[in-house]
Amino acid sequence: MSETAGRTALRICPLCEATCGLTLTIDGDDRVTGARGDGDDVFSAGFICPKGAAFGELDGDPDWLTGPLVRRGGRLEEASWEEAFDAVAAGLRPLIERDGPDAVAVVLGNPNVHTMAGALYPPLLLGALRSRNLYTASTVDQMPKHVSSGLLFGDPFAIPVPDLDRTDHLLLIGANPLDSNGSLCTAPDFPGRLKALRRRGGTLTVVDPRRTRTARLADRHVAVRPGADALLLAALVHVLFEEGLTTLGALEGHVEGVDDVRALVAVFTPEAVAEACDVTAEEIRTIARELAGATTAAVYGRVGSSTVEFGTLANWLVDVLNTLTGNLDRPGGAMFPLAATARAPRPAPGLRHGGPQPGKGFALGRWHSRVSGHPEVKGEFPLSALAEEIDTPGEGRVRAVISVAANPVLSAPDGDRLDQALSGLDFMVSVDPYLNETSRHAHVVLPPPRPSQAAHHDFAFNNFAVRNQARYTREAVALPDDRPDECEILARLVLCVSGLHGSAGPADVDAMAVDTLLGKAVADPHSPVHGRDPGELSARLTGRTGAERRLDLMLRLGPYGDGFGGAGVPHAGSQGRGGLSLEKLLAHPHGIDLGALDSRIPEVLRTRSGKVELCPAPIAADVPRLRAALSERPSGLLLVGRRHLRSNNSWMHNVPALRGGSNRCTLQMHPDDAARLGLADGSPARVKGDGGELLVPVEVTDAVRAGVVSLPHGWGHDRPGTRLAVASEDAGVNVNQLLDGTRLDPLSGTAVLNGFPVQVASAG
Ligand SMILES: Nc1nc2c(c(=O)[nH]1)N[C@H]1C(S)=C(S)[C@@H](COP(=O)(O)OP(=O)(O)OC[C@H]3O[C@@H](n4cnc5c(=O)[nH]c(N)nc54)[C@H](O)[C@@H]3O)O[C@H]1N2
Ligand SMILES: Nc1nc2c(c(=O)[nH]1)N[C@H]1C(S)=C(S)[C@@H](COP(=O)(O)OP(=O)(O)OC[C@H]3O[C@@H](n4cnc5c(=O)[nH]c(N)nc54)[C@H](O)[C@@H]3O)O[C@H]1N2
Ligand code: SF4
Ligand SMILES: [Mo]
Repeated sequence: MSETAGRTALRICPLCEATCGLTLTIDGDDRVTGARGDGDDVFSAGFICPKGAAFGELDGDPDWLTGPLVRRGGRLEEASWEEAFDAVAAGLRPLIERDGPDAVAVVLGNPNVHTMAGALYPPLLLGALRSRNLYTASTVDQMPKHVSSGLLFGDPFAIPVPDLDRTDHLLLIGANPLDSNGSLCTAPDFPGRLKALRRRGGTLTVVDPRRTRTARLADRHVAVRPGADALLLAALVHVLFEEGLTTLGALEGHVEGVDDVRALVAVFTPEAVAEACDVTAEEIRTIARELAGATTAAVYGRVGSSTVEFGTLANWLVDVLNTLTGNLDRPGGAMFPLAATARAPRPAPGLRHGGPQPGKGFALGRWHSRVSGHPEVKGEFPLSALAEEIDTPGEGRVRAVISVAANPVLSAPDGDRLDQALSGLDFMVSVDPYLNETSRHAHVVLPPPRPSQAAHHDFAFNNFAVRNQARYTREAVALPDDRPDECEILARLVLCVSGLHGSAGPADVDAMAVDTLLGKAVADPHSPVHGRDPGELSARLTGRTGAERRLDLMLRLGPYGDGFGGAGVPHAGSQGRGGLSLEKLLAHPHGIDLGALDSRIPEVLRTRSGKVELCPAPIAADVPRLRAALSERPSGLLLVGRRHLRSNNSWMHNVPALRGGSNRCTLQMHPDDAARLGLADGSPARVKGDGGELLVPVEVTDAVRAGVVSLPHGWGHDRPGTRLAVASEDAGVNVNQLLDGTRLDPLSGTAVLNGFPVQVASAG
């Protein structure tokens, strides 16, 4: 890091869910020369990881596209922004008019939750387009959690997070925060917080078929058989009932369906599940007793409990355990954060946290996909089904794709089929900084500016943060006048699909969003601006850009907002920390701490009953499938994934500083399995799954349990027509080619990416 650089600037790191505050050093040419943790950040307090430290190198990646590309005569060529948007409008509008909106699929990838643009504009894009063909990274990730929360709490975004800093016991299932830095649990310095838990006498249990860096920190590591967590968790619930260890604590009177759950788990005795889980009945009982006996405890599951055959059941059981041990919604347990831009709780006399707001509940399967009849979930179809919706002829076929920050050719099952399907589209636009495995098929590529040139607020992750806080960083490096930021790019896409390209500008899109939100607020008797003039309020918004004005509006109407100076009383749940606005955030560049998490039941519930509905009918209907699994035993090897600290899904293999060392695409295998198959460390293996086969070097290690092999995702950078000079040098293989896209968790449509059978043989 060069300290001779001209200046420093703050930037919230967008490279994982931990949202650390960074201090960037920037030289006279506006080049980011270094990054260190911002010691004054109210949340991250100086923490940084190797990815954050490589921010400058990523920011300066010569392959990061500097301007739009438009396909002419089969080739992607540099074009002006006007030409690019003209081409998008010409590619999409006639198609929508001819075939209807369903002919256009929208694909939203993971980085949308890491940008302001991704939070603010896709809802407008989807509202303008009204296509049923929506596909996102959720169905290769956390959709089971949304379904479980939707059914339990009536709101798919009401996701309890472990109260990491106060809990006495953490049961962590299928998560490896020492490498991932945490997910659906935003906690800068997750490793430090786990160590602090141990230091204050708390205990950590990790359930993972691999002995991960997180597992090495634990008091107890349970090397479960992949895919068997739902059985294990059902048995833990069984033991709680059997031994009279259940308590609802403060939630007494707010939960229904407890007896139904008791009946559902009756067959899942520790003895019945032990062999399928490969965990002894005795250990299962001990885990249940430790959980129930802890002063406070939190159960937390992530990717390894989600992208599996029984993903929704496992995610549901996680919160059943939290509820039945009295730990849901209490300090030290699993709690609901309250972000500064969230909907403000409705004040209620006598209730500190706001009153109940019974809602419509959560519906699944309101419509179905054309080819395989997959039920929609949260308005989405499984990402696994995108290829068939494109390549299967017939009415309603997808003929165009709008892809924003998505690389499904590598992230979704059967990339070869999707690759082929995308190449046959009538039109495709990719909003992506790289010409990669997916964007190479686009007719127009619209690259966002470099990360240092983007302003940042975590609209998404503050909803999952272990401490309520708000931070905003403006762009660290100014954007040239002729260069749209990602907000403007997406606003212009909204205009293109609406048929307004050329007749309206991006500012009109923001103005419309502001008017809609203000219109609702002034009509709402519970809002601090009820009955006021929307025009007057909108004139009082501050901010240099449409996105800033929208942030200002959400903050001011939010739970800690200034309410436009309305009643002057802080909202319910704000703990007296009122007065937030964009101006106030800008005056606190290291953020504003809004306090530890507070209890939010019943205010957070949107179920029809206004209670936690612990035994929802769709879940109960899926339990027979789990019961059948009691007698199933896998014959060959099961494959699981892994993440490396210096990686990020499919797109960070192009940064030299983050490559090499242990960040390699190898097939990890237990020594016993390697010996049985005659494979030595470094020797090539042929791996075969339902969807295809791969050649990959073996890495022999007892960090994976016997019977399990592990291969990371996001590799396979060897397709022609990409511009990834570094990544393509050591391309690796695409693990998702082992899948054909048919293995799904049926309730959520989530792909089974962990715990699927493979055959491995020597290729020597
Ligand atoms: N086998 C297996 N497969 C998996 C997983 C697994 O564990 N195992 N994990 C799954 C999970 S959890 C996820 S979230 C998905 C992720 O898969 P995707 O949703 O495809 O996301 P990424 O691979 O992170 O990046 C997608 C694209 O975003 C682009 N990008 C980066 N930054 C920006 C930006 O600021 N703006 C825009 N517009 N684009 C940007 C990148 O260049 C890349 O092309 O993969 C899933 N696939
Ligand atoms: N460095 C880095 N950080 C990242 C990412 C990255 O690619 N690299 N990706 C980001 C994204 S998009 C996400 S969603 C998060 C994910 O965050 P995490 O969920 O913490 O990350 P994973 O490494 O996928 O952890 C899943 C763990 O589940 C285990 N596992 C696999 N199958 C099973 C099973 O059947 N049962 C159990 N109990 N465990 C199982 C795996 O061995 C693995 O250790 O990480 C984010 N952060
Ligand atoms: S932990 Fe995540 S947010 Fe923090 S510096 Fe590393 S990549 Fe960035
Ligand atoms: Mo993810």
